[in-house]
Amino acid sequence: MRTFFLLDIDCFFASVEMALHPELRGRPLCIGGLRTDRGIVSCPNYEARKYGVRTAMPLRSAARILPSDAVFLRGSHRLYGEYSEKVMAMLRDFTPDLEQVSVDEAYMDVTGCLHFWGHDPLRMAEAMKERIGRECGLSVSIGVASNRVCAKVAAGVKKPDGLVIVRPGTERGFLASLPVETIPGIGPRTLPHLHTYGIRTVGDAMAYAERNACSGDRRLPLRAERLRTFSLCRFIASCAVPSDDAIVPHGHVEKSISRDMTFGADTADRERVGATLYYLAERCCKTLREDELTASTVTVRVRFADFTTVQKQASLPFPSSNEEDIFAAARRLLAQLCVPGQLVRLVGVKVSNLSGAEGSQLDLGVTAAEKFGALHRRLDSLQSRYGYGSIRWGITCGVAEHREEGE
Ligand code: DCP
Ligand code: MG
Repeated sequence: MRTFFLLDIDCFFASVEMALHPELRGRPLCIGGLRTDRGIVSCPNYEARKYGVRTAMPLRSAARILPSDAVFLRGSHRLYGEYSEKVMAMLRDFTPDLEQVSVDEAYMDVTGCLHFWGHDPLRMAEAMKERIGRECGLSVSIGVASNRVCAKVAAGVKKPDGLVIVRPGTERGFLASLPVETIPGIGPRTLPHLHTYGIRTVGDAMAYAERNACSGDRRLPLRAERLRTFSLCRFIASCAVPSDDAIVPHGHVEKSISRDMTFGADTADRERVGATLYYLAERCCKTLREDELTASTVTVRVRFADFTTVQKQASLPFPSSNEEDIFAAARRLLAQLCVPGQLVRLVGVKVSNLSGAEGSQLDLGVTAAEKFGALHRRLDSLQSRYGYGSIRWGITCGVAEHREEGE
């Protein structure tokens, strides 16, 4: 059985500032802007959270509810990036099997390294916390479990400075009493549906999956609504099962740009899925152009109504930041991933294997690709100024909702 750690730095941006300026400790602190700036709080420290300040709250609202000795800082992303790299490098000293999932969060598969710690995950986790505290001045929370979801949930239950170990065999008991939305992937669109079936806790979902397991197999056809509930509950129940999925370590964080969209209702309409794919490719390309990058690899991800998720990637014949090229590859991948009639819940596009735009343009000379590039940049600037809907390609006109869940 594998052992996974999920490590998350506590109130990351604020912690870096407190590590560098110890006089800030013990006072409410908000990173994101000054108290009269427009804009939002990107990170409140735990003292500010006690007053009800949350991430993404307008700065001015935070200023209203905090006492006058609260501190507001604009912050420095460059500095936080450096701290992030430092912490990740330290963690790689503990295990090479690390997958960084955000600026302050990483999964680790420590199965192969536990013998250095007398097979005791507690000792290993305490050593990690101690080293990050001593060398960076940051406090972190760690969850330990036999699968990623339990490790992630465990890391969140005793923040800050938490260390929660879910021993093998206790996963079910650990998750059962928690609200069902604790499970990553169960969000505001799915929750009301589960609530109408009386499913509020993870335990309720597990019981529903078990009660309906037999009817799911035999009493066909199940009504679509019940089938959806059953699929969701089966997915939630699977989060208590130990996982054998190894973490594939990267030498560095893979640089990529991705955009996902979840449909308001699951759809089998291939044109709609295709149009959404174009829209997402367009959004990725806009970011590529802004950052003066090109991509050589395109990945398409599809999640079906029953939550199974598939993805496939392809290499482009030459690096590009034009949606014609990215979409052409994405459309071929979509055709390979989806069978007509299958109900799709989410579709996503990722571009990776990025490089600077200059090199590829030299190779291409003044070609159709370059002319398209100029056209796209004009469209980007019009859309930035007047809104996406002011001028758009015909194919995306049917994409009514622009609710991306980008990374
Ligand atoms: N962040 C941001 N905007 C958001 C969410 C997060 O700029 N909407 C930044 C600020 C956070 C950092 O990312 O410090 C890490 O995000 P987390 O979700 O891990 O939040 P924190 O580390 O701030 O708090 P916690 O102690 O809950 O992990
Ligand atoms: Mg954090």
